Amino acid sequence: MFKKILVANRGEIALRVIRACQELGVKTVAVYSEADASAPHVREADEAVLVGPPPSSQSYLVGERLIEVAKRVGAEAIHPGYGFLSERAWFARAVRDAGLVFIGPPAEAIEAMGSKTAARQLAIAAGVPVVPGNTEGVRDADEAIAIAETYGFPVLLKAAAGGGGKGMRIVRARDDLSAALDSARREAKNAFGDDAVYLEKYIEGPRHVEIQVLADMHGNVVHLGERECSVQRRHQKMIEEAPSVAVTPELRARMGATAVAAARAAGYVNAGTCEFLLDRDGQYYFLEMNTRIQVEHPVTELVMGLDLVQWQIRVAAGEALPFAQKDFTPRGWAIECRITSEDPANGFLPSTGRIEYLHLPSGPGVRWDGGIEAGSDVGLHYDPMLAKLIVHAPTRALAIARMRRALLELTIDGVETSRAFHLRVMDDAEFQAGDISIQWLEQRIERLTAPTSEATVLQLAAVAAALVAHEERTAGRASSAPSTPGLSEASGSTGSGLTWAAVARREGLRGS
Ligand code: MV4
Repeated sequence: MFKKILVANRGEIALRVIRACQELGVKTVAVYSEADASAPHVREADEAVLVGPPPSSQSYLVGERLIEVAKRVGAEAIHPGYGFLSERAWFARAVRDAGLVFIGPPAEAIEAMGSKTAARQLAIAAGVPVVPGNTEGVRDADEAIAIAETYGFPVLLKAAAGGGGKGMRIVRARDDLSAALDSARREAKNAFGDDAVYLEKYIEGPRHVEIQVLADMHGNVVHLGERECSVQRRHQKMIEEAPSVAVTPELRARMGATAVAAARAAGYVNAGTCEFLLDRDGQYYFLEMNTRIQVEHPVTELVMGLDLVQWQIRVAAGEALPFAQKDFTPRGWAIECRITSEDPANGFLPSTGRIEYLHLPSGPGVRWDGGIEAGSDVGLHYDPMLAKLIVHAPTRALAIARMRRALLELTIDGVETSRAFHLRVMDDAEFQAGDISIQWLEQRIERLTAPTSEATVLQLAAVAAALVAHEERTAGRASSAPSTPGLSEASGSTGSGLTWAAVARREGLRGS
């Protein structure tokens, strides 16, 4: 096992990796920008090195500097987390060339999956089902029309170098194809420096289901079942769960075998994820492979009972996976809500400021993977995801109830967050029925983000008035007995049999 690892990331994932290392008995070195000098990941690591000013282009993304630091402090390996340098093949190669271990797949596997057309060709060669479409960039509008007519409209134009929805255009009619091709090319050129665009049949209203895989250097590859990631907005996932209501044990086995075949074809080692579209008829199609640990990995950890980040480190150190595919059956249900510094009532506008007060949920089946604490400053230099709240319970209904309870326990003061939005989703009948697709959230966004109702505001005012009354009655009597009369208004009964705390809880008012 390694003695020391450099953690090339920040926030919750840096802490997640540090925690894994602590349990493995591995020393950690944090890197940080000037904006993160007092961040929790810096304090929790055994050593920390300043690597540059706040912009990530001058700090967390300067690969050569991070490699230099790793060598200087005597780290043997680098964990890239997600985002930043995690899927840059050149970085994985530079780490290896420096005589260090990149805790992730080989540079060649990152490259093979980096180009969407190359990944499609690799998948097809491995017998993996992909959406009907072509596998090379189209030359011109005439060729695109000819191809589209063989599959039928609607079709989807996609950037060959793409990912994340950039350069994508839905085309519903032949006459719209030429203009859509031009604008997709322009967007692809801007985003990726490559204007190659190809074409697929457009799948309407599918789910986004992904399969976690784990591979070692000795030829063992297992899958760890699926995550349901359909609740997303503008290609940003908001809520993930494991398993998926749409996946039977039989479908899980088939999709899992498909993901393992794709991983083998790419010469994959370490943790990776195959993304699929699952349509309403139960057909699934490989989209792409993410060659990193993902944000939503904890839901898989909870239902499968293993530590994925520890296994990333162990297989990178050369250990063989000690389990077989039959060892993995999902147990219970896990849900993750991404807690972001965005204001749902304001179009998810990023919110900045200092975390003035933080109360974390706890109790049975609750996990908090966070990167913030009271006093943390939330700026605009980095991703708005502050933390992930993850719950595990025996059934989906119990997991939803548990998430609701945990969200009500959570208080974050100082910045706007996505907390109230998540509460609305947990209370939504369609979500509770599992009746969701990749379009669900955007189609329901009004209902899920509408401002608080007037009735609720009045109840909030009533709670506030009771608290003020309590403070006035107890002013100057701080040392008096707890049976002070004012308490009956503030924390006692409302007169309708409910405590004020219960009213506030029912209305989702804590921390508002
Ligand atoms: C699709 C699709 C429908 N049909 N391909 C979005 C980003 C990239 N990873 C692939 N994406 C999609 N490809 C066909 N042929 C719908 C999407 C898509 C999507 C996929 C996964 C998660 C969220 C999504 C949101 C919008 C569109």
